[in-house]
Amino acid sequence: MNTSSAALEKAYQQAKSIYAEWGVDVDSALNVLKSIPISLHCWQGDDVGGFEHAADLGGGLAVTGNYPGRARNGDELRSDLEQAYRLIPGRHRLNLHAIYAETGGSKVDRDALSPEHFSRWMDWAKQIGIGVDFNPSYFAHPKASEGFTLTHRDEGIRRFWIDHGRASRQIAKAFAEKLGSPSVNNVWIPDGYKDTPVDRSGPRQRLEKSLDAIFSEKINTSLVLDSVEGKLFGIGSESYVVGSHEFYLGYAIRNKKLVCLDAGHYHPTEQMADKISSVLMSLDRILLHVSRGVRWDSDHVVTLNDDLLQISQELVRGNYLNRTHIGLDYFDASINRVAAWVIGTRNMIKALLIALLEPIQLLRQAEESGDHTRRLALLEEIKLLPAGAVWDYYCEQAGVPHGMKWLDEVRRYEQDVLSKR
Ligand code: RNT
Ligand code: ZN
Repeated sequence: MNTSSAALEKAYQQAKSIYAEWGVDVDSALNVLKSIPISLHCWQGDDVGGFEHAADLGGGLAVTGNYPGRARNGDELRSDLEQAYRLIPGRHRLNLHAIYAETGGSKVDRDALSPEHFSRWMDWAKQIGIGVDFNPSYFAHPKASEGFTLTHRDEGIRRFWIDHGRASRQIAKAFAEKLGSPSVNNVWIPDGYKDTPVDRSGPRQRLEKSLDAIFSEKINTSLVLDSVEGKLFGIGSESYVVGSHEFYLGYAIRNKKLVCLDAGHYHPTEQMADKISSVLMSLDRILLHVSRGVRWDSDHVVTLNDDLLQISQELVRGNYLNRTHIGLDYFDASINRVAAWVIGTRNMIKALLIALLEPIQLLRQAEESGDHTRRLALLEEIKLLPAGAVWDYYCEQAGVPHGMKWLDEVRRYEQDVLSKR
């Protein structure tokens, strides 16, 4: 498993000439791959805990497992993230939630958060040279305990959450200014009913008004890219979710926002990948929450499965990479959390690599000539092309362990750092 550099290089050169026979230029695929940032979700590092500890997680979010070593504060979380970044080829981003504010011990409620409460994150991101995306947190808070936030009947509670939404945009803007890279600010709310509602329209009208209030201040899209994330159902909102996919798609089209497509947020037989080319007919940009549902929106670690490959293929084949912001969204507390980041992110990159290495001309020719037999034969044959040799080489070139060597580093970190927490 510790293949030498010379052997890796040789395998790569062989792979390159095989791909060339299929009309694929491997070097240009790697150049594209290098330019695609993945936004790592901070919340995998501490089971969506955050630093407030004001209320149970709630919002239908559920993290299972009690693997030791969870990050307990900003320094630990940053240290864990740095360890993950070291094992992932390429330059990536951080996706931060508002509950990760560092308020120096004093209680600052969500409506009063401001960029200063994220200065440590900003300095760190600047220092390690990454961009940051942001999320207002509409859960784990006493004012979210009834399951309603931006759509609550009580105007005071709505106002509180609107103010949190506004504050979050200012924080996202500050990140963008400090880091010189636009920040995606994604709004997801848990609001919905466990049982059948009588009035489905009232809460949606309130949501529309709340969003309008949050977005009323114009902020240049070179700084903040506002995004809205819908879902089909959640734990405790099985019968009705106010912010459904259709609601947000319409809202985003009318208001020129991004829609966030989360792979776990549709009916299990629906494919998120199939939605990309549809929604991009009407939207400039989208955000993806790449996740893996097992039987339900369970947010398992992303694996290199057909769903992931299809997402990547859509982005590459449709030429959508420069209109798509790729983020991850899963949380597994039953395995080493740093490994969970590394496994999921490396898989996302591998899937993009496989998609970039497709002999797309041949596939298109087969389809366009109506030869569906050849199309299927090609699609199946190319599955075993030597993408693995290209992946190993890419890791090596990026100064990142190839093969299983990265896990040794995680184990060492576990022994030296995580096990002492
Ligand atoms: C929940 C949404 C949302 C959250 C994170 C923590 O169903 O997917 O994106 O997972 O914001
Ligand atoms: Zn999500």
